[in-house]
Amino acid sequence: MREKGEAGVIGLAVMGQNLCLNMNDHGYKVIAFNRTWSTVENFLKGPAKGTAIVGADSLTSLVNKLKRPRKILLMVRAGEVVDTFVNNLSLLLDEGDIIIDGGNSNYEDTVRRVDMLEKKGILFVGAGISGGEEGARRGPSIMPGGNPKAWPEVKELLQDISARAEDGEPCCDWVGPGGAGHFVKMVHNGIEYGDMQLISEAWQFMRDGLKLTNDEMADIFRKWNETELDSYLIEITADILNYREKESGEHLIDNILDAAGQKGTGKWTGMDALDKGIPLTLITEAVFARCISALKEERVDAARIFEKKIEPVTGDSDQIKAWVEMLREALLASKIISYAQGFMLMREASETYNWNLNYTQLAKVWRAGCIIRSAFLSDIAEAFTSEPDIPFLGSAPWFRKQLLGNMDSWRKIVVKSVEIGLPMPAMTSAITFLDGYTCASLPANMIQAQRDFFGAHTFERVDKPRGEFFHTDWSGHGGKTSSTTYEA
Ligand code: NBP
Repeated sequence: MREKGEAGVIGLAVMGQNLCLNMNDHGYKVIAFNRTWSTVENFLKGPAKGTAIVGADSLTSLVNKLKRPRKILLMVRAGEVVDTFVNNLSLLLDEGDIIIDGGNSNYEDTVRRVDMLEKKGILFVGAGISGGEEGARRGPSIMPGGNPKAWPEVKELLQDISARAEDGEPCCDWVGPGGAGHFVKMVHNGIEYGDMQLISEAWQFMRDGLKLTNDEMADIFRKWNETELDSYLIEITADILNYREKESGEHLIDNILDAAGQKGTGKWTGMDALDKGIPLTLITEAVFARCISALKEERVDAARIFEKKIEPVTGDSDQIKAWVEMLREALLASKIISYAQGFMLMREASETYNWNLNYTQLAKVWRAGCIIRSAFLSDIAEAFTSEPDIPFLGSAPWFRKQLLGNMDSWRKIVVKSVEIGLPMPAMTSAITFLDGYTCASLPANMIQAQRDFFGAHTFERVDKPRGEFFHTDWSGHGGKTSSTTYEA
């Protein structure tokens, strides 16, 4: 081979193969490697036939075939596999070479890898890539972070292969140092869990509460997609409800077992929120909803024991239409809360790790290519442009208007679902969050009193400055010693 490669890709499963083809389309000479050689051969003989993509049968060969500084994209299973490749590559690469981990790695692993490789002069980038197979092939949303010295070297490549928003801007921009890119991708995935759960709850309300057919619901989702809810996930929901199995003509959705899988990024988002003390209630409920769904056999038994029966909403067609519109409004309001909570978590992380995240830019990067792409992200970008430090996205004018305007419908839907026994964890948690967040006087003084009563944990007083702590001998036979104040 006379000309050296401009990018190496390790890992030729669905994402790696499509990213190779995407890079090739953009004129980059790609060298491809996979642990199992037959996968490389099949790729070169199959999808990559007729392209300039070249295979490498070892890491040494891959490294030797690349121009300096070498740019190697890892698209392998997250975890130990990434460490193994990073360690092996670090023995072969030169100073200034770049490893980009495009998988769903945990951001704390990325922080560690950036630091470890920096000591060897190798630049590590942790890039969240969203969009699945189609995104990888035609243009994903890319969230790169890590060693900032790598950005000028990889910017052109990553922006060339990324999706473009309607205004032509690439859906790829530098997120920040350390694990910032993978953190933002993790929150993106958490938001994806939330959106999917909300849509599923709306669908179940229509199916079991309003007794609508799949065809009717497909039409409704298609119409919703022409409103503020315009998004990829709403669009594919309509397509899913329309899809019939070829042999039987039955709707495939009705033949899919109701036990949701998960690969961990939603759980990580919830765990990180708990660690940081951020009330990310909706996404966490969405993760737990998947956990409940996975208990299929137990649920079937419990449904029998409890003789569970859902009484549908009654009414004429105009009344049912009114319920559908209320549901749309409840879905939009709940979605706003989910994104607002996600941005609260990113703000906390940005402050904790000094990442200096640019929220307008993040919303823009998600406008195309990724699973959560939606019209609504432009409104988020606008809100953060007007007020970059706004603590709660829901307070920005457009979002506040939607929350207040849709409040009545939102309450009616949640109340009705509780009344008829339909589970609605995400929409319910969303309105409860807003009720809590907008409540100037919560019952937490009772919790403080109880803590002080049984454990001398102390409390602050409304008539004294914040930060002064008091203890009372509530029962008359407690001591004067109070417990130390700290946060676990
Ligand atoms: P997978 O996550 O299924 O990983 C498959 C790749 O990892 C193959 O190249 C496989 O090599 C390699 N691999 C495994 Br598994 N174990 C290995 C080991 N012990 N040593 C060396 N290589 C090993 O592929 P994917 O679905 O394309 O995803 C790649 C990354 O992108 C993941 O981190 C994923 O979470 C992330 N991601 C996926 C999607 C999606 O829609 N699939 C979207 C966004 C991000 P082999 O062929 O030899 O087994």
